[in-house]
Amino acid sequence: MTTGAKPALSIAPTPLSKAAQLRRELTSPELSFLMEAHSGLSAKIVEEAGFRGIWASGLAVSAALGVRDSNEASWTQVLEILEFMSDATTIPILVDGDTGYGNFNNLRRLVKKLCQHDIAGVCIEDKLFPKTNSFIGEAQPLAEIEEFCGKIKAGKDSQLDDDFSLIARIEALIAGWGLDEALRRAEAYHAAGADAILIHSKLATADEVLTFKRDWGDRCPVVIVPTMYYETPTETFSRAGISMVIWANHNLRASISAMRDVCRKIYEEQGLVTIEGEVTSIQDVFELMGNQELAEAEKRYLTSTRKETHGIVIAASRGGKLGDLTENQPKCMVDIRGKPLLRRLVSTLNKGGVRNVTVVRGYKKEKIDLPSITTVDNDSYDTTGEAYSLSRALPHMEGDCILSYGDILFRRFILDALLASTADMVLAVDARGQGHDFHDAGRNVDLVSCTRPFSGDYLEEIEPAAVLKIGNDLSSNEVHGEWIGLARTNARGSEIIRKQLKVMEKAGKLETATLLDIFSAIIDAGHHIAALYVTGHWLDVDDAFDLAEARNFT
Ligand code: SPV
Ligand code: MG
Repeated sequence: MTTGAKPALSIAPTPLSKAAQLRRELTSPELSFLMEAHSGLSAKIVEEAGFRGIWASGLAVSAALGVRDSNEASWTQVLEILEFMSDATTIPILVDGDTGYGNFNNLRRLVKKLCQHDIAGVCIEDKLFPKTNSFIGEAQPLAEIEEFCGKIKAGKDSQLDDDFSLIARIEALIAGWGLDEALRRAEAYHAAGADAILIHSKLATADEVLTFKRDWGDRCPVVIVPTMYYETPTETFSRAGISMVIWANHNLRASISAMRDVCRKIYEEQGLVTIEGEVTSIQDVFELMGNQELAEAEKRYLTSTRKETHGIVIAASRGGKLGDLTENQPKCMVDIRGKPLLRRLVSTLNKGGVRNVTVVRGYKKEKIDLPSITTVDNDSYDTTGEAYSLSRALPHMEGDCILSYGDILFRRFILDALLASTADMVLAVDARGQGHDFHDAGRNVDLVSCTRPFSGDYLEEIEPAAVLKIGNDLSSNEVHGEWIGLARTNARGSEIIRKQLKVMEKAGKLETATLLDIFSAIIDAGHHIAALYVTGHWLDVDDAFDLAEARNFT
């Protein structure tokens, strides 16, 4: 073995954990920004906008849940929201942990759980549980310094990640206790292990916050929430050496304005025309949620063997034997106990998983107006036959297909058995017709002769019979059954039919040929057509007698 010079190793830098990212933002000399979010969606939008961190605001999360910012949502309910927010984003989340949801012990559990959910840090405020939003009322009671320091220590001792940040929020200025108290608390909290101090103020100017920062210096990073002193230019904060600014509730407030606006307009206009162009498109929603990634993953992981089966229903003829009933509609639309026959047929196909159904229309085609079907037209229905109708549907005859007359009804298990067949082409054959002489039946029966009669054995389905002959005039001793007007083909079978139709077209026989002619020609050409024996559980509607029977069927 020869040893050459080692290639230079190029090691990709390990991406920073979310906790490490937040710590970097806190400790970097530049001013950083966190933007409020309160849900998976708003968190995604924060990241999309380019922010490098998220403030999971207690006020906003509560309001989005329809409750007050007074610890009305339990901490585990908040945790569930945080889990969605964290999973939906790659940037760090600083959680507004209120007062820690109890004493040091509650905070210990909270910090552990936050770390488990990949939350980068928590901010706790030195007030009492249940907390009240800082902008409500005056002189809110503050926690004792020692007790709050114990909480900070317990939180820091419980973190599962060294980079997790615990920020101590001082409410002394909000409560009117003054700057010295705020500084005293900052000193104590810093000594207890807080990674940063959040100094909160509800004044309309940044004066007290800036004074605090000047006196505090750079002993640890300082975070501010300029909700009330929003007029202060951001440049002022950066010059003062503030580490981080939290834009605390603006996604919540923006969404309230937007939702009110759209609700009002839709309510007043009772329509969507005005607002459609104003709201985010559905496509945008899909993009924001990453549907593209799912589509790609499906290609990689969803290798289903289940194939889509198309249905083709030949329903072009009038059905003259039904007399007046088909004067204004084709027979596939006659009413069977409150529903058109075709609707019942399509419903059975759909229930069996054949959802893509194409109906070939002809006579009174406008009357075939079912939803959820595709239609193709044979406008020369009165001079042509079934083969020609089928040729109209050829663009839809691809892969696995169910082929059906438009005037039959059958039980679902017959369809299921056809779909389960592995033959290239298979016809459902009613074995009750075996040996019958149909010549006096007064109707054209689609007779079938097979390689063997129906046995009814356990193995019946395992070794299907093959069709030898199909036609209307087989002699009784060769008849093994009646084709019920339902067939299934796979991709090969569909191709065979397609070619056969071409051959007939060339020979000038396409216009007049029946489906039986197609199958006969296919058998004559040496192809195998399987017979799936059934014993009843279907009917066709040819005449008034059939119709009466059909009306008892369902
Ligand atoms: C929050 O966003 O929930 C906060 C900030 O705690 S504030 O509402 O300004 O107190
Ligand atoms: Mg809050």
